[in-house]
Amino acid sequence: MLNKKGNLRLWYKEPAQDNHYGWENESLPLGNGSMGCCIFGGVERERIQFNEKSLWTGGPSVSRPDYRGGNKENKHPYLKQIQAYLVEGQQKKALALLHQLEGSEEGYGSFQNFGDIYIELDHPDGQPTDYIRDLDIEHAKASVSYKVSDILYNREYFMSFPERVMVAKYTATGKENLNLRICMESAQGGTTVSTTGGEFPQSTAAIMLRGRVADNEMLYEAMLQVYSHSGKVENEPDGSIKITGADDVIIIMTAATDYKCSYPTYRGEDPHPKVIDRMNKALGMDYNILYERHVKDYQGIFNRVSLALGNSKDYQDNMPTDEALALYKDGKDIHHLEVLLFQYGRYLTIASSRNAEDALPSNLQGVWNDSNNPPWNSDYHLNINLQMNYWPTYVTNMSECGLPLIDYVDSLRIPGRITAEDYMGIKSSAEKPENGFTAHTQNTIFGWTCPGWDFYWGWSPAAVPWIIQNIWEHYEFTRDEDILKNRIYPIMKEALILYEQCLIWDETSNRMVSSPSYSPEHGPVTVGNTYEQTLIWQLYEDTIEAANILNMDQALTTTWKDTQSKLNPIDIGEDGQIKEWYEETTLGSMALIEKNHRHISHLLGLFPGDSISYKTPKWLEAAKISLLDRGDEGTGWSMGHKLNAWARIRDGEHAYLLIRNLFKNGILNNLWDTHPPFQIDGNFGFTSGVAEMLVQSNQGVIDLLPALPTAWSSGQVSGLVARGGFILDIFWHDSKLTKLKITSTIGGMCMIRTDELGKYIVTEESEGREVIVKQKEGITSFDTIKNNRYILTLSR
Ligand code: FUC
Ligand code: CA
Repeated sequence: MLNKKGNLRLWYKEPAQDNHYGWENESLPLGNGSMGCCIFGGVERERIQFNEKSLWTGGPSVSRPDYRGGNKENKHPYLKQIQAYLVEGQQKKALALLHQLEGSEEGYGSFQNFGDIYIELDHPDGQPTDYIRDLDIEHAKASVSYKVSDILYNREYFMSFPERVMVAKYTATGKENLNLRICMESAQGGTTVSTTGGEFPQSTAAIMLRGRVADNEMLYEAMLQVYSHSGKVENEPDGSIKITGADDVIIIMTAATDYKCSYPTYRGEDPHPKVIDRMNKALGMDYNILYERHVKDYQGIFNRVSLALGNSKDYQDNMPTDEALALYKDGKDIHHLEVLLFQYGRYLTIASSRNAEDALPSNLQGVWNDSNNPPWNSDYHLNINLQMNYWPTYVTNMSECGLPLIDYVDSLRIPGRITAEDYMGIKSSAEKPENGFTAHTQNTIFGWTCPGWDFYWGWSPAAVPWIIQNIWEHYEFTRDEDILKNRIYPIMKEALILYEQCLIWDETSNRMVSSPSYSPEHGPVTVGNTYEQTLIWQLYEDTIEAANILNMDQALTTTWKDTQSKLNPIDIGEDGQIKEWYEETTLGSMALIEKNHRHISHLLGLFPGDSISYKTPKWLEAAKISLLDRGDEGTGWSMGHKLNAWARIRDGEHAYLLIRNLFKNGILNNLWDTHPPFQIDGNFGFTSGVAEMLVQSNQGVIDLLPALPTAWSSGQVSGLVARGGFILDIFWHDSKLTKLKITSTIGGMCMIRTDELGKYIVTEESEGREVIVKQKEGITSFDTIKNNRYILTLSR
């Protein structure tokens, strides 16, 4: 039996422990893009830890009147000096100056915990039984249920994107059995007070938590309002809410800040009117209406893709997720968990990245954070992590969730011009207003574009070309020319213009190179390493293509092509490997490398880039050698990256090995990815990797089941998207494609790689008409009409 769609649920027989370990490993996340919360499910005391994505320390502040995104002025003469020393082979002198290319640390800040909602319940005497808590990712709803002395208690939670509120409903069987107390505690030192809240005709009480972040005066506000159709609801003097003798209790909560993603102040309006407005709207709707609107919105994205894998017995019905996971880690085949984790990555995207005014992209922890000092500040890391967060967005049919990333990258341009000027001497002016921007390894929500405060992890200008690959995908998958022209292309072009000015000619290697360059996050400082060269090459490749599509800047593209042809990013070493540094001879020959280092930055041309593929068989073979050298272990995201890379190698068995490893060493009981600690990128890397195993489209053709492991010899997937807007329903059995449906959402030529597949007969579904098909050089192509659906059958 295949695991049909349905039953996508994480469930457990015990509450999460009420501490940081429980939060990280056991609590269950909900989110609506801007707000997130984690449900613990304690019987006597429920804890709901919550976040709002813009609540940060750092950035502009009264205490930092000179805040300028960490940039230090006038560093570019050092850059020139370092470049000169490197050309002259004076490595020591170059290294001695590298600290001049660092940014400051002052005012960096970090993503913050907003606070907790605690709900204390009075139960009759007796032990709780039949305890279950779960997260149903088909409805984006969490619940907790148990019995005490024959009363069935039930709690439901969801985070609504349409209404921007968290909603909870508590019920108990029998009559008037709910007695509880609700309070809200700030993690920022703010106090909770009773308030009138939003307008509501019946028995209700409301509390409001409001304050300013001590570090930067950011204004925050959360409001929680409670009503019941039966019991008594009262505000208590201590700022809590007491409910007695109720059959049901409905809780609505919302939170916001005065953050605005706009340079240089990054502040907008007092959040209070927004909070009240959301509260009023939500109070005006019946619980069921709120829930229906939430489900409709969520499923509008989530239901686009379904996946079924393998032939294994379905453990999900009779076994809690943590127990199933333990068995899986032990070597059992539980393909349902693979499907669940795949869909969980989509769930987490929808919960942490929704398109709205002033939306921010998902950060290192998505939108979930219980600490004011989270790992890596829970920031935006651009030397793989933010990119990985958006790898599954387009291929798994969630293109609108990518829009916050486009806005965010756009927002780096103004501060990024300051960084370009300070560190590279590339200045934008009234005559040349968009003359080049840059950013480095780590970024905040306050236009922090300077290099990090230690050159060896902090200098990484290729971060910008890299993140641009993600936003270019928006066009590739949707073919939306308006957004390409008005939003994406200007970013691409400005990034390229920077490289037109900062690349230098290197005699030794006969190439245009970026200098200095450092491969994340190990090895020597050299010029033009593979990481930088590959990403810059791809920026030129995609920007030239965009210019051609828009028929813009045609005079410039000739120059751009010339520069691109002088980058030569890929070189093969003496062991047949893709060299990570130009100077590398055999594997392991360079100084300061870490064997099995987690980053595989020299293989970015394989994934997510396009320069290494089956079309370049020698490089593909070399990439395989490099991947084998790095090994199959790594941090959570590292295994996620290798999974995608092996899929692009078209080796399903090896990709599947990475899946087993990632589950084993990188997945916590609540199915969050762990670096360790919890870091959400690996969740997204997994979802993307599964999609890459089933379909690839980055080489201009649709490549079906390119990396199918024997463990998945049967299965079906529907709703994956190929570049060009082709939605695919793929069925396979005994490791062979059995049925294929293609919906053309844009129209245009559909090209399928058929090297190993044979010949296709194509019929248009509604009229049953056979479509003319061209077969050439292992490619089947046919013209499609927008919104038509095609059925393809193989004639072997
Ligand atoms: C990159 C990685 C680290 C970590 C950090 C958030 O710099 O090298 O391992 O994941 O991002
Ligand atoms: Ca690409």
